[in-house]
Amino acid sequence: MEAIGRPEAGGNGGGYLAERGWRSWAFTLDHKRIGAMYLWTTIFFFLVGGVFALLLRLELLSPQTRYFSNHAYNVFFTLHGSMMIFLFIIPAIPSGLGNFFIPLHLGARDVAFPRLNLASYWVFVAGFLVIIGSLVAPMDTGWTFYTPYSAKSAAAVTTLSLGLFLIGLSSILTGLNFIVTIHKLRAPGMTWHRMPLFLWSMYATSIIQVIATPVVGVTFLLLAAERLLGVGFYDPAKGGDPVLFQHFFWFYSHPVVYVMILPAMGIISEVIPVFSRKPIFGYKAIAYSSLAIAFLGFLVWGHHMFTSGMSPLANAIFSFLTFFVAVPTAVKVFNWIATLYKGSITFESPMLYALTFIFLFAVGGLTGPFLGALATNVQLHDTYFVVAHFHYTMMGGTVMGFFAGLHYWFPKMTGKMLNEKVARLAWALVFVGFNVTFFTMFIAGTRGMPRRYAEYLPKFHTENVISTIGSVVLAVGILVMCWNFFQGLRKGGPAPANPWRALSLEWKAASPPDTENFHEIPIVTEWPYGYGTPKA
Ligand code: HEM
Ligand SMILES: [Cu+2]
Repeated sequence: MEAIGRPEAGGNGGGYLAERGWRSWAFTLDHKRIGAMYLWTTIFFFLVGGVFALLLRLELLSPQTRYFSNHAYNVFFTLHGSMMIFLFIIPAIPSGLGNFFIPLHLGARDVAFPRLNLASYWVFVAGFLVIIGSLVAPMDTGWTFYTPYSAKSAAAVTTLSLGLFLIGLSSILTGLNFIVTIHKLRAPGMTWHRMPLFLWSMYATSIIQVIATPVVGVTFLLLAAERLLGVGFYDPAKGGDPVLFQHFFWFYSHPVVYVMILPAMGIISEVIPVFSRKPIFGYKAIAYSSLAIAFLGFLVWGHHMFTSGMSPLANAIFSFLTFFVAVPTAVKVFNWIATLYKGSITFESPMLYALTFIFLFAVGGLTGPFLGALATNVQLHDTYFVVAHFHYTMMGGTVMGFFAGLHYWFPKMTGKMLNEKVARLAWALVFVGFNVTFFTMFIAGTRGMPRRYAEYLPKFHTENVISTIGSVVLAVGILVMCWNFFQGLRKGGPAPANPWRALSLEWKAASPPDTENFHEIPIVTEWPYGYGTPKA
C-alpha cells in the first residue's frame, strides 16, 4: 500500500513481546498479545483433536472393533469433531490471526474495544474449562448433538451445552468488536475499497458470527432446559419436535461453515498477489462475494436435512438455493486463478499452502453439488463421501489457509524468520498425507461405507488401511511444521520489517510490531495491491 513514511525501525528488540511475566499476558489489552494467546490455545486444541483423529484411524485399521469399544469410538469422533470445530477452526483465524492483523491492516493502534477483546478471550477460556469439566461423562452424540439422543444420553450434555454457550458468547463479542473496529478505526485515506481483502472477509465473518451464534446459544439452552426441567422442546413424548433441533442447529451451523472458510479465503487473497507480483484480479468482486456468501449462507441450512422428513417442496427449495452459494465461491476461485495468470510466481511456503488451498478447496467445492442435489444426496448422506467432502473444504481449505497465514505472518508476529527448507518438507508431507487420507474416503463413501461406525464391512478394508497410512504421513508433516515453528521462535534469524515485499500496512510496522503498532498513523493514498508497478 502506498502510504507516507518508510517501514518503521526497531522491533527485533522485542516490540510488543518485550514485557515479560504472566501478568503482562493475562491482563494485556494489546490486540497482538490477545491474538497470540488465541493462536496458542487454538493450535493446542488442533493438536489434541488430531490425536483423537489418529485414534479413530487406528481403530479403523480393522473391520471389527479391535482397540476400543464402540462407545469409546463414539466418544472419540465426538471429541474430535467438537474440538476441531468449536475450539479450533471457528476461533483460530478470526480470533487469532484476525485479532493480530485487523488493526495492523487498518493502520490502527488497537481494536475498538480492547477490554471487551480481553474479556472475549477469558470467556473463551471459561468455556473450554467447562467443556473439559464435561469430560467426566464424555460426550458421545457426535458434534451435531442431535435430539432425541442428546436429550437422553447419559453424557454430560448439559454441562457441555453451557461450555459451548460461553464459547459462542466469546465469538459474538469478538465479531461485534471487529465490526466496530473496521467501521471506525480505518487510517486516514483508507476507504472501504482500499481495504485489504482480508478485512472484507473478516467483516463478512463478523456479521455471521453476530447474527447466527445467538441461535445456537438458544438451541443449547433449550436442550439444557429439556434435560434439567423436563420441558418438551424436542421430545415428541413431551409435545416437542426433534426435527426442530435440526432446524435450529443448522440455521447456525451452515452459516458457520462460512465463519470457518471466509477468513481463510481472505488470507489467500493476500498471499496470492504478493507471491505472483500482480495486482489482485477483480478486487471488488472478491470483496462483495464475501458479503454475498455471508447472506446466501443463511438461506440453505435445510440441505443438511434432506433425509429428515421435510416436505418435498422444502427439500426442492433448499436444494435449489444451495446451488447459488457456488456462484460467489466460484467468483473468488476464478479471480485467484486470473491473478496467477502470467504472474511472476515464486513458491515460498505461504504460497505453497495458498495454492494447496485453491486445489483442495476446489475438490471439496466440486463435490458439494453431489450432496446439494436431492437425488444424489439421498445415496451419499451419512457416508464417508460426506466425511471426505467436509475435510477437503475444512482441512484442505481452512486449515491450509491458516497454515498459509501462519507462514506468511510468522516473521511479523515473532520478528524471526522460519527455515524455508523445513517448511517445504512439512508442506510436502501434509499435501501427500492429506490426499491419501481423504481421497480414499470419497471412494469408500461412494461404495456405501457409512460414517460414525467403529466397524465396517470387509469390502472397505483396503480403503481404510490406505487412509490410515495417509493420516500418519499427514500427522508427521504437521509435527515437522510445529517443530519448525519452535525452532524459528528459538533461533530463527531476525526478520526484516517486510520480508515478502508486500504492500499492506502491517508490513510498515516493525517486526515484531511495537505496542500500539505505529509510531505515526499511516496516511493511505492507494489500494494495497499495486504489485508489478515500478513502486512495488
Ligand atoms: C488431522 C487429520 C484428520 C483426520 C485423520 C481426521 C479423521 C476423521 C475421521 C476418520 C472422521 C470420521 C469418524 C466417523 O465418522 O466414524 C472424522 C470426523 C470429523 N472430523 Fe476429522 N480428521 C482430521 C482433521 C479434522 C479437521 C482439521 C477438522 C475440522 C476443522 C475435522 C472435523 C471433523 C468433524 C466435524 C467430524 C465429524 C464428527 C462427527 O461425526 O460428529 N477433522 N475425522
Ligand atoms: Cu450446509
